[in-house]
Formats: sequence, structure tokens, C-alpha cells
Amino acid sequence: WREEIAPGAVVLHGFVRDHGPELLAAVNGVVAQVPWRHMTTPGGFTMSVAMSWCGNGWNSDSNGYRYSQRDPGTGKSWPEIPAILLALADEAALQAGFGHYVPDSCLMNRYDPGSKLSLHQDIDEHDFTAPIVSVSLGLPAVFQFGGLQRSDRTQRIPLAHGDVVVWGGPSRLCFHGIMPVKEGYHSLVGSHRINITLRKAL
Ligand code: MD5
Ligand code: FE
Repeated sequence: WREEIAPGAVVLHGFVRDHGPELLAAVNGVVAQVPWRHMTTPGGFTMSVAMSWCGNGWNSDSNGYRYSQRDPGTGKSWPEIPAILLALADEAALQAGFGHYVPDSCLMNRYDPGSKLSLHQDIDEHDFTAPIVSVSLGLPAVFQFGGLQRSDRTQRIPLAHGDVVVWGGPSRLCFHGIMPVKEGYHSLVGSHRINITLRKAL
């Protein structure tokens, strides 16, 4: 079912619950080319979340964060966004009321038990009028959803395998994070949570 948790933030519960195997195959195809990696934050910390990506890729180093069309190491373009992810993003955005959606970047996060994502805003994309479509697979997690100021109070939103959230409108720039993922086992994904985000980055 569809639940609007704040203006512009729409949870599509179970939206891709029946497509786990195809989605995981798409993730694994990308990960074969862009292996999971733990990025270093500009502050010098190693993230507990492992990342991969396709479309416009992601870089974080001492210079900060930015998106790039190519792998700065090899000069080659990052892999294309798999068709199943483009189709899912378009359907989810449409269903959430944002109209047709064509993302140019897809970031994937792998959380192992204990991994977390501290409160932050996604502000490195060029077009804040476009929503971000986020897909949860595997172990459940508790999402922290705040306001436009870091100090604003946060709601805790449980996210399960197959849930899709569309973050647009006034919620696009809200602070958010993921609480440490609890130990567990998912029959398809194993001891991980995987989150896929589709974005308009460049
Ligand atoms: C996750 N990933 O579950 C989340 C899902 C990230 C990240 O936060 O940056 O990789 S995306 C959640 C999101 C995106 C944009 C806006 C808001 C939430 N929001 O306003 O709460 O791994
Ligand atoms: Fe984020």
C-alpha cells in the first residue's frame, strides 16, 4: 500500500516484493564490474556501508563528494543502469505522483549487521526538483527521517524487503539516516540489507 509519511515522501510498501531475484541479479551484474567498496568520508572516516554504482558514479575523498560519468582510475564510463531499475524507478515515481522519471545515476548500499548511515542530507545532485527513488532489499532497517535542520526531531520508519520510498518535493532535502542494522538472515539476500537509490545527479 501507499503511505505519504510527509509532504513529498511516499512509501510504496512491498512495491518490488515479488521481484527480488531479478533485482538482485541486476545488482550482482553491476557489482561484478564495480565491486563493493567502503568509501572514506571527507572527514577521513571509513564508512561501515559498502557501496557500488552505475550510471553516473560516486566519489568521496578529501576533496569532498561528487558524481562522475567515468571511473577516474580507468577513464571508462561506469556500467549502464540496468533496464529493470529504470523501469522500477519510472513506475514508482509515477505511482507516487511525480510523473515519468528518468534517473541518470544509481547508487547501491550494502549494510552488513551493525552497519549504519549517520544523519545527512543528499545535496550533491544538481537537480533537487527531481525525486530520489529508494529500494530496500534483504534485512529490515529502521530509517531515521528528520527535517531541514540537523537538530529537527526525527521519525523512525521501519523499512522491509521490497519497500520502495520516493523522496521528492519538500522532503527531498530532509536529514535522514539508517540505524545500525540488526543481525539476521534473509532467504534471498543473506545477512545483508541492500538499498538501491535512483537519482538525477548531473
Ligand atoms: C539507504 N540511502 O537506505 C538510504 C536510502 C544514501 C541514503 O540515504 O544517501 O545513499 S535514500 C534516502 C533518502 C534520500 C533522499 C532524501 C531523503 C531520504 N529524505 O529526505 O529523507 O541506504
Ligand atoms: Fe542519503
